Formats: sequence, C-alpha cells, structure tokens
Amino acid sequence: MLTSRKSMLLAIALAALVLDHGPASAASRPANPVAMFDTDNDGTLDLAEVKKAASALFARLDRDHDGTLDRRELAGRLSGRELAAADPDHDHTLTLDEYLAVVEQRFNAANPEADGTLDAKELNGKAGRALLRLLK
Ligand SMILES: [Ca+2]
Ligand SMILES: [Ca+2]
Ligand SMILES: [Ca+2]
Repeated sequence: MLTSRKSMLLAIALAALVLDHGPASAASRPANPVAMFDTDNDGTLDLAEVKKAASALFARLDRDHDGTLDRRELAGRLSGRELAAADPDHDHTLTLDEYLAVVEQRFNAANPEADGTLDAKELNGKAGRALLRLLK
C-alpha cells in the first residue's frame, strides 16, 4: 500500500516535470513560415537561411538542369516585369545569382528596420509574403 502510494506520488511529480518542460511552442504553430526555414532555431530568418531556402527551391524549379530559370520554370513566381527587372543581361532567364539578388532585395524590403532578421510578423506582411513566394 505504502509502496503504491509512493509510486503514485512519483508519477505525479514526473507528470509535473513533463508538463513544465514538455512539448513546447514550436510544435503548436505549424503554419509559422519562420519554422520552415529557421535552421538555427532562433525564431527568426536571417539572410543566410533565406538564401539557402531560395537556392533549394531554385534547384527544384530548374527542371531541365541548365542552371537557369526561364519563365515557365518560374511558374508565376515573378511577373513579366519583375523577371525583366531581375535579368540584367536580358537573356530572359535567371541564373542563381540573379535569383538570389531578387531574394535579397525582397528580404531587405521586408526588413525595414534592418536588424538582419525577419520575424513571423514581418514574413506575414506584404513584402514578407513576396519573399516567401521565392522560397517555397
Ligand atoms: Ca534563424
Ligand atoms: Ca532551367
Ligand atoms: Ca539572365
């Protein structure tokens, strides 16, 4: 009797511990766009994380593996005007460097206070959403 009472108290103590340190905030917000690309788990996206995500998407979009994205491969991610502006050599395709330059412009547009990182609120703003279209 005494033993089972002890083990019950132990179980309650353990449960309290688990509740205290248990599965936390990260899992409860699956729609947070930060979490998808936040490789260092600091709750924000820096330019390196954003460029890494953009490079991965670039590789996926480049169906013919010629190292550039044409308008069809971009699949509406950039309008005709945006593509022209992003394409200084006017060959109607974007190299990875040209693509990442647009990504960096959009990162800076979404980050007006220039603190080097984007939080979920900034990513959900208009400029942030324009950036996300180039990441996923
Ligand atoms: Ca981060
Ligand atoms: Ca291509
Ligand atoms: Ca080009």
